[in-house]
Amino acid sequence: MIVGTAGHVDHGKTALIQRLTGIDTDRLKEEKARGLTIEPGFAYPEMAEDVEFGFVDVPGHERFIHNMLAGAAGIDYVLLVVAADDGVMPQTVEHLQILKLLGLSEGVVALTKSDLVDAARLEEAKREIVTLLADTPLAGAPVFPVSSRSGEGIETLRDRLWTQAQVQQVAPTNGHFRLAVDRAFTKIGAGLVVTGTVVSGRVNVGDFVRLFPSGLKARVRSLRRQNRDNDFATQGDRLALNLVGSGVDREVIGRGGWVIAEALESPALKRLDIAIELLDSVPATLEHWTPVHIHLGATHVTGRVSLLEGQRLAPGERMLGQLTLDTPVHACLGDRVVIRDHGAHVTLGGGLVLDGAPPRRGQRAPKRLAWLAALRDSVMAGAPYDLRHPLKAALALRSEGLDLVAFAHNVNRDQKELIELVSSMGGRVISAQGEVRAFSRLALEDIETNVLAIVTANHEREPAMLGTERERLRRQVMPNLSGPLFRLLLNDLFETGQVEQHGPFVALPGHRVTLNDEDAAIWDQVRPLLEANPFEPPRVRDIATSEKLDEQRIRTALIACARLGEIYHVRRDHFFMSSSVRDMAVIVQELVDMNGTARAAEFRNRIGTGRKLAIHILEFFDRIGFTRRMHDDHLIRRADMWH
Ligand SMILES: Nc1nc2c(ncn2[C@@H]2O[C@H](COP(=O)(O)OP(=O)(O)O)[C@@H](O)[C@H]2O)c(=O)[nH]1
Ligand SMILES: [Mg+2]
Repeated sequence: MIVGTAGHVDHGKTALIQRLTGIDTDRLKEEKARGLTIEPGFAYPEMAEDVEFGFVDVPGHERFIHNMLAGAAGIDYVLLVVAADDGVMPQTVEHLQILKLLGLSEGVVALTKSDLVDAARLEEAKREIVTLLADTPLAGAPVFPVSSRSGEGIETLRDRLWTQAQVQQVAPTNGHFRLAVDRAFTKIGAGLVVTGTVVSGRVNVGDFVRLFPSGLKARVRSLRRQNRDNDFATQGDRLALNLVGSGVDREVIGRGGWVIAEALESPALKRLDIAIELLDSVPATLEHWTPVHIHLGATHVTGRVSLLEGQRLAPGERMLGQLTLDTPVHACLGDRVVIRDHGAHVTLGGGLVLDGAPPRRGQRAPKRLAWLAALRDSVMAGAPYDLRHPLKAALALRSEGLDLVAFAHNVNRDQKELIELVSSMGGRVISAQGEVRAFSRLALEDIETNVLAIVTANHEREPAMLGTERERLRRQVMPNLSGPLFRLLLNDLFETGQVEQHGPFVALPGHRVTLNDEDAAIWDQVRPLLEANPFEPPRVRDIATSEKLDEQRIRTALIACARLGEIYHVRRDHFFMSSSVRDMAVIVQELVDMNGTARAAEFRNRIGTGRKLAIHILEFFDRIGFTRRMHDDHLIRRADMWH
């Protein structure tokens, strides 16, 4: 359990922590000189081995609210400090608001400096606090009058906190490791050390992690949790990580950075869809596109708020909205943000991160808002989030399929877990080359209907074509899906044979194309010539000469045949039988299997042609995507091309 102080400056937060733990958390020279907390400070009292316990002492001065926010990001339990003589003051209220926005609902109140007031004033201050807390998640929290000077009441408060630490429920570990970094420094002999709060997951000594924003990879050489050496840490821990890796130093990370599990990719996010809540204490409505300060974990950036469900938001109201950030951040579903005004003087409200990759268009489409609302509801229902409802809404939203890789990162879950969820809901998942898409049954039915309609229409319009080219079909039906995924989807959809795939063409079964009479006559005459010399058939001009035919007529006929899939147009005016091309592809594959590469010299020897033609044929294979050229080497790019 990490206890965090909150309260107005000079109300005795630091003195109280020192009295409770014996540790002075104001360790900076400037803090000592001014008697003022500037940076969050930490104290870890001795406890039984298996009890994790620590204190975060935050600055109370309004000028250091940004530092308070960095410290508050890791708190489980609130120690609200109010001086008996002053009573409730501006930062008492603001800190309380911030803690509420961060989702904190458990804690106690220390009514400090009890030695300075009489019993009547103490009672009055107590009443003030009870009233203040009434409409907050801390309503009914016990109030402990204490004096850090005389020591009065300290034992009672300590008992309460120490007992609480034993029984406090540890938040469920959820998703991959994420550490919100609040400090980084270089330790002689060890290298880079970063400290922060484990926002999710678990990390072990020896793990590889990634730094945000640099993207650099590092290894965890050692770690301390709650200031004690350990070999792992989990969600909620205060952590110091000693990291090693190439380029990994103080220059590349600091407060606001993140250390993230390698498995969790962390794209830099410029826009975040959030559920916004405006505090009821703010004097004016929040207008669309208001410039603000945004705090997320220990990250502090500026940006603007967009409202997705209206033009303005009244105090105390909630709405779906979007943050457009001046500096990209790392964030996942459920992260809390605190929003302060442009001048950084007042806290305006806060929000829950819902989606880190909003689309450019259709952000306010009713289906999308319904999806965001579903995400919000799952987060509000508590961790670990039940993602069935949002997944269902996401599938309904995306007729093009849901990108499960991006979704897994956004919600910080394993793909495997999400794939199982989709299947259990009757959806379907296809994956190829690192891409994973999920479809609802309804979406698949729509795609099927679309494909059939387009293929049928094209047969009618172009009866001489073998069918609709798969690439063209993909662009029409689902332009955002990759070629390999679309191919898989077609195989999946049409297992029952409603459409057939012939090479690059998709056609209705039974569809046959024929040449017109003139082309058919020429093809009858030319075909034997091409078959007679499979790897070096005559070119159009040679055919024209030997057969005494018009060059242009031969060309027209052969191009029609190529459309039917009978022959390939390998280079200008040079057509090969499709079966010959397939045979040559097998030879290329054999050469690559044997030598790791296909080169013109060996290929020429196998097919028995001149070097120049061999090069043309290899270039043809490059062009159609079967191979890929690197200098003189041709490597296989898509072995499945001829299946
Ligand atoms: N008389 C009295 N003074 C206190 C008590 N607690 C703190 N102080 C004094 O109040 C001032 C501010 O305390 P500090 O802990 O720095 O306040 P913080 O800004 O909330 O951390 C210091 O001069 C302390 O010595 C207390 O219980 N009684
Ligand atoms: Mg202090």
